[in-house]
Amino acid sequence: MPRIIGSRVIVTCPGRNFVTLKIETDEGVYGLGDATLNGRELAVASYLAEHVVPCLIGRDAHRIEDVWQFLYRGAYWRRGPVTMAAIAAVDTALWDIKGKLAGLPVYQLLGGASRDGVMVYGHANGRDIADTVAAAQHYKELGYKAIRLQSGVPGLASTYGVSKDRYFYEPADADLPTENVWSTEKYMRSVPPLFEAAREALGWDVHLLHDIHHRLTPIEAGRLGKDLEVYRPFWLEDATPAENQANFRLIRQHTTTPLAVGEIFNSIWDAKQLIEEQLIDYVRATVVHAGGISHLKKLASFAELHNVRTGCHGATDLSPVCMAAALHFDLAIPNFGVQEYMRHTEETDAVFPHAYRFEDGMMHPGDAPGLGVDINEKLAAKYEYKRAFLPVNRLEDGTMFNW
Ligand code: EZ4
Ligand code: CO
Repeated sequence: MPRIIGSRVIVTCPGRNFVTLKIETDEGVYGLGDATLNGRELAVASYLAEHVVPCLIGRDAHRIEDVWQFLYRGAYWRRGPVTMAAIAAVDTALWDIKGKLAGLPVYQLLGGASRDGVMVYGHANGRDIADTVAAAQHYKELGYKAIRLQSGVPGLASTYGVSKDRYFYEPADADLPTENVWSTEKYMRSVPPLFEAAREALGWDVHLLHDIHHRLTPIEAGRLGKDLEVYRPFWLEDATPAENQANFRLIRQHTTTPLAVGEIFNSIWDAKQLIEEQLIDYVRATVVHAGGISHLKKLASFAELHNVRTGCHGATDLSPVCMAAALHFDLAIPNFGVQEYMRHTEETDAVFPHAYRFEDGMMHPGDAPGLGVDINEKLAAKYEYKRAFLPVNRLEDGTMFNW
């Protein structure tokens, strides 16, 4: 039995903060798990170091499910992003170890490949419609089969999803939260012309996506979904906050535009009603924020029963360790939909050398045993943690609003 003999939390900032758990066994094999919670990184690092790592020493690294149940049930305090990111890191690292010991890539342990590759979507964004469509055109030339469109909104100084550096979007960019101003009316007017221009320039053979970032009420989302139907969007993401899952009933009553939600979900319970009532088409939970590969697999199997597919979150705050885990998961499960893919910076890729690759709009996790991702600890140590907050958002009259 491979016994856990050590476990360490590695915090590094190669352009942005990442928290990584490294679990070592007495057989010389180690595993990695991503534990990054954007803007709250040290809470998870401390949860792991203080409350999880001491419990791991001496355990059988092969008993992934048992360790998961130990950390979930044993904590008494269930769920929540901090707890679930910590559990995810352990779970992911143990899958990595199991794969390495078996000499198999993790997707083989999950049932083997259900497809040749994983369709990913890239982020096209710009200050205005022309700029955004030009960026989308560029993504199409790079081979992307699915592209997310986010444009600046006329009359608003800045908005989420529109980066300063067009190809490396990084929202957590300030030592203290910056403040953006939001107008639903201005935003709602700006989206249909964006899709109209994109269809005209890109044609109909590419999937177009859009992220609302929890900014609309259900009835507003219903209206926007209806307005966009003629442009056949692949999905509308995070149309409205989902704490109250019944919110999505109202959207569904008004539009056939497919709906995606859940990048901030941390448990199957966050999506129970959404899935059971088929209120969504894609669930966006991902490995690091939803309890690891083991829990996400359960969520996906439940979704499969209700015609809901996956669309894992894949922004830059999910480290290459999470990206690798997500790609193994995406390749294996039957009800995969699409995978978000925002490229990491060169600095990040150097800290986390990996086997996954992009080719012609599709990604593959590679065939290295385990996850196929490593950490260069020497290099990681050169980049010290730097506090970075996500922005906040206010209405034009100063009312605090959703980010
Ligand atoms: O705002 O990852 O779909 N992607 C997104 C991201 C999220 C960040 C938050 O941590 O909405 O840009
Ligand atoms: Co999103």
